Amino acid sequence: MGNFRGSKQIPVKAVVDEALEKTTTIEKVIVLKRTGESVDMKTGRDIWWSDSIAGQSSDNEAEEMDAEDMLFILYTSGSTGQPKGVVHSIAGYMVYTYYSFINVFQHEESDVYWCTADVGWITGHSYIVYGPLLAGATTLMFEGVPTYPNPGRFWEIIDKYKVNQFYTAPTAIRALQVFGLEPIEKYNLDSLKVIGSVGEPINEEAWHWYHENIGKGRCPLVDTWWQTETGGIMISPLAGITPNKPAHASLPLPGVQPVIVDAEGNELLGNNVEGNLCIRFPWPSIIRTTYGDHNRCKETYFSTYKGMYFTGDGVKRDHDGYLRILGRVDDVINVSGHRMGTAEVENAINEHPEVVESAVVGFPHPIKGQGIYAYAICNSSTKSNAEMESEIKAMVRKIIGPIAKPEQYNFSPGLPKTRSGKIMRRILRKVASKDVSSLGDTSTLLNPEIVQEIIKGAGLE
Ligand code: 7RM
Repeated sequence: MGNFRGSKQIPVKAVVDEALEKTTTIEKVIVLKRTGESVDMKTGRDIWWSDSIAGQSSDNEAEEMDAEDMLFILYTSGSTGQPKGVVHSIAGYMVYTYYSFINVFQHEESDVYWCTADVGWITGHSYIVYGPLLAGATTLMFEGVPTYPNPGRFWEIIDKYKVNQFYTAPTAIRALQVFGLEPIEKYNLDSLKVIGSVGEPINEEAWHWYHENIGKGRCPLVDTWWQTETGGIMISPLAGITPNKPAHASLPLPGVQPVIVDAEGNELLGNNVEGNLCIRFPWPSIIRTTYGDHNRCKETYFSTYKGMYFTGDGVKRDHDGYLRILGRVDDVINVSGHRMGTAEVENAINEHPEVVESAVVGFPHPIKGQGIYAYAICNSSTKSNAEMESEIKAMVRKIIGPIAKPEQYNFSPGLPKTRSGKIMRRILRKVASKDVSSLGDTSTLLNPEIVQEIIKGAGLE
């Protein structure tokens, strides 16, 4: 009926009710009592979980499925406005999450494993539920935030359940780093054997802090690179086997073939090269289709570079042959490990009747990795910037969710456009990162005078 997020209660049932008004195909909703607030139950449609399990037999024969039947759909953001429904299939996904789980984490029978992710995210699907359970592991689930009721929460849980493998995101590490060592020192972390990171590039400072203070310098740190579309971990050290190199996802899992290409699709061989990351051969848990639109799947992932899967990430292969993920090369922003398409956020902002046009870019954020910076061109003569800002926030929150709300706003009179009408995002990114010393060539702009206005709008004059 609802869930807890720190001290907050999220009214999930009300959100579901609203969403279901727009669909005709959902017949039943199972409701679990959790937060205790009263909810409206729709007769004939909504059933309490406790009623639905009462009187059920404990033996139920599993349904036999085809290996290629659909297992689940998970929606994810890309560089276009519409989120894509990533489809995974039964056998390949299960084989690969099991295989990657036991090898990356070096999980042994009777080990206790904990991934702090949300089960609704691909990380939760693959590495709280499927991978660990297929391996017969004891897997913990956590409902909450790292700092509630205090910043020792994670370390308390590790101590209490004697966690052996711990898997979290750089954004959580950075959020906890600011509280210093005191919240850690209260607890015994001796049970830990392996620590892991996922969701975004881990900066060197956070890597060292995590490795020294949580892993006590003795636990291998697995920096695991993968995507909703890959289903499972693709590039990562294997704990205790691959030598650790800070901030490097390191090497592909056995069977995975990463390829680095330049903008023209030429493969960059050898070490000390940087380019776009592709994968050459399919692997068991590769995305099967984008739900309802197979062509879109082909276009998005298999057309940019011929004969290869394109990840959307930039990568560097260093002098040792170790891979370091550099972040997205498309219009996707990664806020605390959540993927946000700029177009999706822009579409939500544009729903505001007084917004004429908008553009959204990422800026470096000390805890979230990236934050969202919004440029909005408005035609309101009566509303102040502060009013527009709070209305836009409410709009984005409603349409996409709280995580997509831009943090910074720039209400300048226009956007820098090329003669072909494309927004020059490079300039918007520089201004958003407060780096206006070298804006590069602006002479090809249709409206070069707007650059000064934007700098003024950012308060950087
Ligand atoms: C598992 C997950 C995928 C995007 C991906 C990257 C970024 C994820 C790492 C990483 C650097 C990592 N699925 N990303 N892991 N970047 N190092 N270890 O996050 O579909 O939500 O996001 O996340 O940009 O393309 S996801």
